Amino acid sequence: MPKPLHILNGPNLNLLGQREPEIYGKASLADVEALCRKACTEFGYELVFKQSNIEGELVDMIQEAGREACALLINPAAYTHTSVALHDALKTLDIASLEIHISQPAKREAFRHISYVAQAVDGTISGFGINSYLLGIKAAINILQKS
Ligand code: CA2
Repeated sequence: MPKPLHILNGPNLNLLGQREPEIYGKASLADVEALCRKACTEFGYELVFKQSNIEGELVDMIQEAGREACALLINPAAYTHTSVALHDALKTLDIASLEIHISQPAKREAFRHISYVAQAVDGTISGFGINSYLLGIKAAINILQKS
């Protein structure tokens, strides 16, 4: 059995489905987790799926992924646009890493146009609703199968 795939979610994503459905849709984070778990199982991978509202906890989770995961998907939420700490933690990884967004930040407010994370990951998938997570899983597995 390969190492599990890790998916991390940043601040306020625990509220997914409860506010701003016009931007983020109606699915809850538990729904997203269930979809991701099904996809990973079909590809033969275990899934570790986590959320935190705390920047330092996300740094710890990235470091843990570096030790225990085959690949990392992260939706850093608002920390995308502010966090040198997440950038630095992602830079230390030797595994495939992808940045995921439900919405398309480039089409939104100017403060969302900068990502501190993009330079530290292998690729970014954004703007496809919760399907961004499934596309991210496919992209990660594609990278793993090539290596
Ligand atoms: O589109 C995305 O996935 C974002 O990472 C979501 C973040 C936002 O700050 C990024 O610019 C783009 C916001 C996540 C907050 O999630 C909420 C969910 C429900 C209600 C309110 C916020």
